[in-house]
Amino acid sequence: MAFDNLLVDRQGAVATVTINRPKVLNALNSPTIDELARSMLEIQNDADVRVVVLTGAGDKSFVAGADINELAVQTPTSGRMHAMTGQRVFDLIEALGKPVIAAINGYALGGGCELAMACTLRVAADTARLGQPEVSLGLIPGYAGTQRLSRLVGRGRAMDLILTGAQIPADEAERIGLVNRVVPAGELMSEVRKLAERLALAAPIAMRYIIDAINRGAEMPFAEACQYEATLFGLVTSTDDMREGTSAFIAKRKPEFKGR
Ligand code: CO8
Repeated sequence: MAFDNLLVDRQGAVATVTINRPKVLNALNSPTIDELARSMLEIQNDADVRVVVLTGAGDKSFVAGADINELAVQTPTSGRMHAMTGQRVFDLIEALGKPVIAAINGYALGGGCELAMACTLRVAADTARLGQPEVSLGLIPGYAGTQRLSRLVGRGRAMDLILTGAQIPADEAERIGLVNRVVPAGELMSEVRKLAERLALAAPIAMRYIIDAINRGAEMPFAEACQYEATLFGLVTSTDDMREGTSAFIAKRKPEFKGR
């Protein structure tokens, strides 16, 4: 996979995708959004990749938002189209079927915060800053920030953050549930790697159903979501991995999951 704006690296079952526009703090322009879609589709179809890490190049920024040079010349038609295109790519990341860990190595602002929220898990460096500053540009979030932020941290906090455009430090983001963990900046990638390797040993189909049940279930009435969970539970009992996991427990050995 060769890209102009991304670096893609594979180590064992973990693929790392690095957004690589450090001169503009990894701002997302249209070609980068297209490349993100292509890289994620390839990773989705590669059964040997079990976990994805998404990060930004350099030590200052994860993604400092959509590229403001492109935003400045949007028209009503192109603005809507670009917002919808980005939303589809972020939906793809959210529903990739394998865990995507955002390694937030600095600014995650606007589209960068929205990208991190589309990931399955978020680990932030203690130097990271997160926020939705669109209002200060006379804009609103366009990559589903109004929706994902309120679902993650609650409507009141989302309203506050998006209306003020405040940038919050990593520890506050952890306190309100916007990120899962905060680690010292120098240890970010090694900690993310440890988490990724742990997840890479888990049963892939079970992980896929867990992500699906939590994300899709959140949009359903409770009883319907529980029915959905039960259906996926039934399905997962048909996997070789379920037989492997349960028999390994009984035999007091470590399971070896094959994703079948
Ligand atoms: N777009 C384009 N260029 C950027 C961006 C960006 N989002 N962010 C930073 N840059 C550029 C700067 O212009 C600067 O370029 P140059 O060196 O040529 O002057 C370079 O990156 C370094 O940035 P700074 O000098 O500003 O670095 P600082 O350390 O002083 O400040 C900040 C860092 C605080 C992150 C600051 O750069 C900043 O505020 N950036 C903008 C953050 C922002 O407002 N992001 C939200 C954008 S809106 C958005 O994301 C909407 C998403 C939905 C879109 C849907 C339709 C397409």
